[in-house]
Amino acid sequence: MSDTQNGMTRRGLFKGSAGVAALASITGGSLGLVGAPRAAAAAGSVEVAPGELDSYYGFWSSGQSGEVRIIGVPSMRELMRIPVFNRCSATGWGSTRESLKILTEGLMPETKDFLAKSGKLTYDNGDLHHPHMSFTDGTYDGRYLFANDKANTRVARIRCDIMKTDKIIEIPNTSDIHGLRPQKYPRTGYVFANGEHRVPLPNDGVVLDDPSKYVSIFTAIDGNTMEIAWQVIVDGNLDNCDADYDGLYAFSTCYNSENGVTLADMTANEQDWVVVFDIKAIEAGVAAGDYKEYNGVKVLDGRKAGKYTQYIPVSNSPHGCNMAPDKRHLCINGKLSPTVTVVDVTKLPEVFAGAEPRSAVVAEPQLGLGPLHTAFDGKGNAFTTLFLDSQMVKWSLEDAVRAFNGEDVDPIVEKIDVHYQPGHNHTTMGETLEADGKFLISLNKFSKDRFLNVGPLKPENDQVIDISGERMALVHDGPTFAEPHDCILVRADKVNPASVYDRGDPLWEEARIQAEKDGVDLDWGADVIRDGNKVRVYMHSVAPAFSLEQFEVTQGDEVTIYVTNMDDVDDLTHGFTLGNHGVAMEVGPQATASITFTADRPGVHWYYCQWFCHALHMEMRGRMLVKPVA
Ligand code: CUK
Ligand code: CUA
Repeated sequence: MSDTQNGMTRRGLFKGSAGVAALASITGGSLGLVGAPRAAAAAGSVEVAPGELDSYYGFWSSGQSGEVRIIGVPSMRELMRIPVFNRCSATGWGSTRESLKILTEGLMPETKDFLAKSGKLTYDNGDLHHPHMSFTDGTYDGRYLFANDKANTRVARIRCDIMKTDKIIEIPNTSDIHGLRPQKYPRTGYVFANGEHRVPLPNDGVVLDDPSKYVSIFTAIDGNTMEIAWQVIVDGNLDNCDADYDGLYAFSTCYNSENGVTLADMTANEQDWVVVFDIKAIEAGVAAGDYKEYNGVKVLDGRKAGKYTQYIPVSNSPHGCNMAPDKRHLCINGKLSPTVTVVDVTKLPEVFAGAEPRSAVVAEPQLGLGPLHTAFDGKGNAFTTLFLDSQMVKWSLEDAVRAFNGEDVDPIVEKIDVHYQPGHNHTTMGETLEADGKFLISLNKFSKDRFLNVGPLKPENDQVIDISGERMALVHDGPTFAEPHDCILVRADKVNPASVYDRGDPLWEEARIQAEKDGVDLDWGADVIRDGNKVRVYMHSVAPAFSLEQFEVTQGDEVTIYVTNMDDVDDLTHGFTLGNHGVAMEVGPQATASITFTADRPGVHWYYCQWFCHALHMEMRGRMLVKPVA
């Protein structure tokens, strides 16, 4: 195969242990690394030459960093960061009026009051674990990404046309949203979100130590309106969730079936559950009024198995919950047990009709120590991370079912070492009906010795594994900052972002309304409007100048600056930074951004464009003159 020789550079073959792994896979008889040297999408080659494009968008969570990152796969080049629950010095996320509206409007009134006591408008942090794209007919549709905030019980939506967050809502009646998945069929539709930690309902400080008053809540959000459709109370702590491919069920892993509040209580039982939610029955229950309202949300009671929920026992403390693209097999990862429990979702109607819940279990292979999450190649194979063994195990769903039925087959195809302690994994298009079995990412919690030592805090290590051949081949180490839990790998043609904003974008609707009230042209204005002690400054930018070279305000004025970027060229972003005021924002091509502050420092203050935009970028600036109060 001359392809092989051409397709693999010496560097790719012999550099480090990735090369050794690749070599091993080839001498093992696999041609997993075959790839044409110039084809961007060549399976098996992680090298994307200068000027060439990746074949997948990777949308990465960042855990406690609170953002979403876009990473090109297979090259693992970081392409962009999308601020969500965090603050961003570059874009002004968390200080512009547009971002503050998104960060505050979905908070509950009591949360706003609570934050105001610390002088805050919103939370400064988030813990974003699970980014997932909206679906149509069982595959990604490129409209939105949804993500959870475990730290402050929120769910966010990102618009994929501009790759910016456009909605953030707080989920009432529950605590710490963890698992999150969109409905796959017919369309998203619902976004399912697990409240992980049990709290009293209502949580008013009256109940502290009576576990029977603590509840876990499963929430369905309408992904189009970002309003809560309904909630269901369940038994145990909810962890991860997923949905089927027929629009009938959602699933959540549940630990702490003991309903305990201490570690000893929580791990006392041998078995926990996967909870199955019957979506149609719940919708019928809502229509029939079978709910109580808490904080304006319709809450149904699913604590006892019945028409809304069924509880399928699995071994103690399960974690990952992954629906296979064969539309049939749901994999529940054992975590404390070395097994993955496979539920056949076509048997669930019988369970709801009264069959024994475990009758839906069709396989339970022993895979190794610490199975956390499972991904799929669309060819009948599953890949499970083994946290304690630091391995990735490839196994056959069909053989696992045969072994469960007593046949003498070993479902395990292969195990390889990963570095180290993997949590989530994800395959290209693997949570859709278009799973293509090209690459697998192992999101490892520890990198230890894999990179240059950067001090006590080490990066995570997200490794790329080529799964297109018979054998897995580890082909790349990718360091990431704290701390990706999960990612999705979306075929590049599914995502089509704009390069320039539409002037009609709803993002700056308030600026548009204000400009109209002020009789100012938001597009081409160069105006200073005084309104009592409020001053509104409108300027636009066309490289390399702001339309206002200077403006005057009086000490103590509340100043709002609106900047519109009237350049309409690809990649021509300007910025606005006001010296010694903590004021900075991104202004994308054809976008308007605005920010409010109090001008309380008499003197001359320069503002400048901080995005290198033009040969005269350094000259793109102006002065704010603050006159002292007489
Ligand atoms: S969780 Cu982190 S490894 Cu939040 Cu999806 Cu499993
Ligand atoms: Cu505009 Cu730099």
